[in-house]
Amino acid sequence: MTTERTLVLVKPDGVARGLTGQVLARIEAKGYRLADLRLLHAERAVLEEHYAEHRGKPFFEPLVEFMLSGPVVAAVVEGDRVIEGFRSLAGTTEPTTAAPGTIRGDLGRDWGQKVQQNIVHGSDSPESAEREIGIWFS
Ligand code: RTP
Ligand code: MG
Repeated sequence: MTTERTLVLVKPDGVARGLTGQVLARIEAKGYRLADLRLLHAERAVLEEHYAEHRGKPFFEPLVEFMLSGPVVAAVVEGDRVIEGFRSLAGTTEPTTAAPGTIRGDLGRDWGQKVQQNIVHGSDSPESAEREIGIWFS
């Protein structure tokens, strides 16, 4: 067993489309556990810290603006190899080409400048997970 924690966000498009329940149901159905859960309107400072690795990239500001456009759901999800497992469940970044069976592949169809509308975020490493959980659940 490699029990880990990851930070999952249901992004504003997912919340606005009423997909929160489906996302959480897929997480639980796979066998992961919700350890903490919040619905909130993110602050700019939180988002700039969360996406710090992307600062300076052309999509940074539009991404932050998009994340400010409506409420998000933040969850701490726990389980055996959950970091990789959730990213596999989420699918690749672009919903149009994400594999069917994944959250992004089944529930999204955006690409190009709208790729920010990809329903969920999941931490990409144990270090990112602990950093991001600290930002969203301090
Ligand atoms: P995430 O961090 O959200 O779980 O997704 P990811 O690892 O698949 O994608 P990442 O490269 O970390 O990018 C973070 C988010 O930024 C948006 N993005 N826009 N316009 C663009 O070229 C572009 N590239 C990335 C996406 O919303 C992505 O989820
Ligand atoms: Mg990422």
